[in-house]
Amino acid sequence: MRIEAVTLREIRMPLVHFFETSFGRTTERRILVLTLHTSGPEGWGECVAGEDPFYSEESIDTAWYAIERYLAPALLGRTIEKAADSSALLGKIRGHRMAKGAVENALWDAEAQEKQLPLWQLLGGSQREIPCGVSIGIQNSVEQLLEKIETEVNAGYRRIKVKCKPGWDLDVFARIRERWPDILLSCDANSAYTLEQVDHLKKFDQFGLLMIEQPLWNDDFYFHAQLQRQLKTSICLDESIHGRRDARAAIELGACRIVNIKVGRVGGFSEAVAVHNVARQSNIPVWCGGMLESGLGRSHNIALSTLPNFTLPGDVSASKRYWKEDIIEPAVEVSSQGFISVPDTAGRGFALKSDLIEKLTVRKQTLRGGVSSAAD
Ligand code: OSB
Ligand code: MG
Repeated sequence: MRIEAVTLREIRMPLVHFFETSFGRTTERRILVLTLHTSGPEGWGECVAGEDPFYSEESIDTAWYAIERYLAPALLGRTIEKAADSSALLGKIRGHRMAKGAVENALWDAEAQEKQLPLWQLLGGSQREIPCGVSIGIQNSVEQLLEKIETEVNAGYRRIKVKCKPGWDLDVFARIRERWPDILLSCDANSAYTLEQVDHLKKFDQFGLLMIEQPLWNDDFYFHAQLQRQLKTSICLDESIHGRRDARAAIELGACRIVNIKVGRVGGFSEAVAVHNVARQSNIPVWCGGMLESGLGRSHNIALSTLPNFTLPGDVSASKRYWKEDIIEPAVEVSSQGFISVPDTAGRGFALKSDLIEKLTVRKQTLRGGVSSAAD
């Protein structure tokens, strides 16, 4: 495949319901969508960077810059046999993993179409059904949270994860457990605590949580290992894991017993598969995290989740939980048993609605062999 051009777009999509974490509230997504024009099929990738550098250092604006200035020029005009070979070309650029992920995943997307294989098969997946959970943000009141949980439990989701932070934790878990003593329940702190709060965090143990996700600093393994030794509840790392070496270090230090894999956070499918393999060798289960993706990123998450060590329900859920109208056809749907059926058609298995994408686009730029042209 020769890489002829790269088109960047910013699309705006209002969320059906705001999403609040310990670092802030999102009501509308600004999503960077990338199209790779090749001598063969067109590949598409979604950049999962947020609107602001709060979850990680990256934002949609830093990703745009990294792709325009460095990542696209590293590929334009070149011939690439396999998406997996791209890391050699992109590796010189440090960090900017979510930007790299958008580019690399578009290559995988194109390669799967070129080879007439489902993307999940190209990635080495085998599961034909993905167990689904939901991530529920901090609400205006506990009553509202309980209502949301009820909706999702009734819809069949197999695991409920609630966001937490100091002041929105023990009392909230108690109310949930009072009503649903037996559901698979976990929490995600997005780094809202410090090790000084260890006595408080130990109280989480009484609620029988499947895991507590990223309780401490976003860049830490060492103090998470100290905390894990003092907790019964398993720690799951999200923000701290940027690649296979991080996964090994965290596992060998005992910093977590579960790993959340987000393909953008680790820089693309190649690294995501490598993290999966490291965890699998150590019998550490993984699950696929979410970043409020449009259907494009969601379809890529589904493909990744077919790998054999994705044994816990992930945060990949139905399109309608996020969007009035998703940009893919069909929308992602979840069965009443809480599973997504993996499509067996070539490529990502979900077509893009180009007219809708065009309508949602607020900014567009095409990069060709070092020359860029702004349009629309
Ligand atoms: O920590 O998993 C997280 C959303 C944005 C940033 C970070 C996280 C999340 C989620 C949402 O939990 C998962 C989803 O896409 O539903
Ligand atoms: Mg998380």
